[in-house]
Amino acid sequence: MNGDKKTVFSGVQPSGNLTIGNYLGAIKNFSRFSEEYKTFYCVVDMHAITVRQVPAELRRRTYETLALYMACGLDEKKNTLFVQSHVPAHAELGWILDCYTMFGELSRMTQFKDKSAKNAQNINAGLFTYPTLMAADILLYQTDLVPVGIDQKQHLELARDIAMRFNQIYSDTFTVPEGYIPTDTMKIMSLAAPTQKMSKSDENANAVVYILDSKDDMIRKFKKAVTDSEAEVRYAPGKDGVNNLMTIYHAFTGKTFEEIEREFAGKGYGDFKLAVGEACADGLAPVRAEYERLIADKAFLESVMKNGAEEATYYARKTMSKVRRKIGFVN
Ligand code: AQP
Repeated sequence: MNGDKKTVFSGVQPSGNLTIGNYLGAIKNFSRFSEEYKTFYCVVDMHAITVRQVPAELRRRTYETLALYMACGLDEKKNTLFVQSHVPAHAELGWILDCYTMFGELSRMTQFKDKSAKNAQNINAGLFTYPTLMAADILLYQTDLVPVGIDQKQHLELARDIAMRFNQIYSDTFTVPEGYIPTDTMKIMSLAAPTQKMSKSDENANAVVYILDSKDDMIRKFKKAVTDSEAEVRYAPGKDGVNNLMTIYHAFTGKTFEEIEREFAGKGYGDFKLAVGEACADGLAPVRAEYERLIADKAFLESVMKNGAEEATYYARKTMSKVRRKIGFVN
C-alpha cells in the first residue's frame, strides 16, 4: 500500500528479445492496473546478468524493453517505469534479505535447477540468489499485487515467506504480496518443444515468436510449429502443440476453445496454423508500430528512465529506512 492506493510491481529481464510468452503472460496485463493502483514496472537488468550478457546488447535491450512497455500501453505519467540498476536500494535490500532466506529454500527453486542445467559453465551465486533479489524488488515498494506468468509462482511464494518471516521477527515491515496470474494464457510453450516454456533466451529462434517479429516471420514460425499426427484441432491432454496454438489463438481473438474447434472442424493443421499466425501478427501490429516510434527517440526514453528512477527511489528510501532501523543499523 502506498498512500490510499494499493501497489503493483512487476519486471521483465532485458535478457533477449521479448516473446509473445512475456507479452501474454505478463506485459499485456500491466496496463489494467494503471488507473486504480500505484504501479511500478521495472526493467530488471540486475537479474539479467545472472546469465552472461553481451554488454552492448544488454544496454540496447534495456531501452527496447522500456519502449515495449510503453508500446504495450503503459503511460509514463500513470506508471513508474524504471531500470532496476538505477535504484541501488534493490541490491541493498537483496543482500539484507539473503540473510533471511534459507539455503534449502533457494535449492528447491525449479528455475535455478533449469537455468543451471542450461548454463553449466556459469552456475554463479547470483543465479542461486535470484529469487531473493526478486523478493527485494517486490517488497521494496510495499507491493500488494504482482502480475506474473505462472513460471514465477514459486519465486513469488518465496517472497511472501521472506516477508512474513521478517515481519514476524521485527513486527510489520513489509506488505505480503499476492500474485496476479492470468488463468487462460498463463504459460505459452515453445513452438518446437511444446512441453517446454517459450523463453526469450532459447537458441532456436523458430521455437520462439518475438513481439517484434514481422508478420511473415510469425506466419513462417507458426507453420513450422510442432503438432501431432492426428490432424484434428481439439484441446486435449497429450496434444501439447495444438493446445499451445489454441491458447495463443484464443488470446488474440477472444474465441473459446469450443468455437475454435468448430471453426477448424474438418480442416487440416495448415489452415489453423496460418490463422494463428495472422491473428498473432495482426494483434501485435499496433504494438510494433508504436514501438518503432518510441525506440527512435532515445532522449525521451532516457527522460522516462530518469524520472522513473527518482520516483522509485523516493518510495524505496521509505522502506529502507524502516528496514535499517528494525535490523539495528546505525542511521
Ligand atoms: N512462456 C511464457 N508464458 C507466460 N508467461 C511468461 N513469462 C515468461 N515466459 C513466459 C513471464 O514474463 C515475465 C517476464 O519474464 P522474465 O523476463 O523476468 O524472465 P523469465 O520468466 O525467465 O522469461 P524468459 O522469457 O524465459 O527469459 P529467459 O529466457 O531470459 O529466462 C514473467 O512474469 C514471466 O512469468
